[in-house]
Amino acid sequence: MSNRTFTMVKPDATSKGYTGAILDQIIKAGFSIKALKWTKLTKEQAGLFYDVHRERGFFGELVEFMSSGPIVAAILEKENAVEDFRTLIGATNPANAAEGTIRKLFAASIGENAVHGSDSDENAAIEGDFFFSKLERF
Ligand code: 3AN
Repeated sequence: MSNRTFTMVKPDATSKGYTGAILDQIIKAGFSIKALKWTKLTKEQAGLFYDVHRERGFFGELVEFMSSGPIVAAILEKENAVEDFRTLIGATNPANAAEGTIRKLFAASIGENAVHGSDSDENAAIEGDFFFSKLERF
């Protein structure tokens, strides 16, 4: 089992000024930051990141949204990181997210759901490599 996961604070949350509050929740939950970046995806980059969803009906909307404003990308470390982080952020649809989860607190809809969290150790490594070089991880 890997002890790392990858996250993004999405454009809805950065534009509403929630970045600091979300990072605070993540750190208070016991995750340590191994890499961190404020950046903005092009449509092409957003499409590549979400390539597995290319055939889904919401793909175009997802790419538009994820390239619509700045994001914060981060690699996080904690024991059992992938599973624990998904518990911390809550269900994809904030309407179904448990009380106290980041999506319950900060997300508005299934499309604009404040944060991304990797769904497997393998994807955490792929997604971290998408954003960060070896020189950017500590
Ligand atoms: P999660 O981010 O919880 O792993 P996925 O992998 O099923 O969820 O979906 C990836 C992203 O696609 C979600 N974070 C969300 O932004 C978007 N998405 C998923 N389902 C929908 C939907 N029905 N309509 C619009 N966007 C969606």
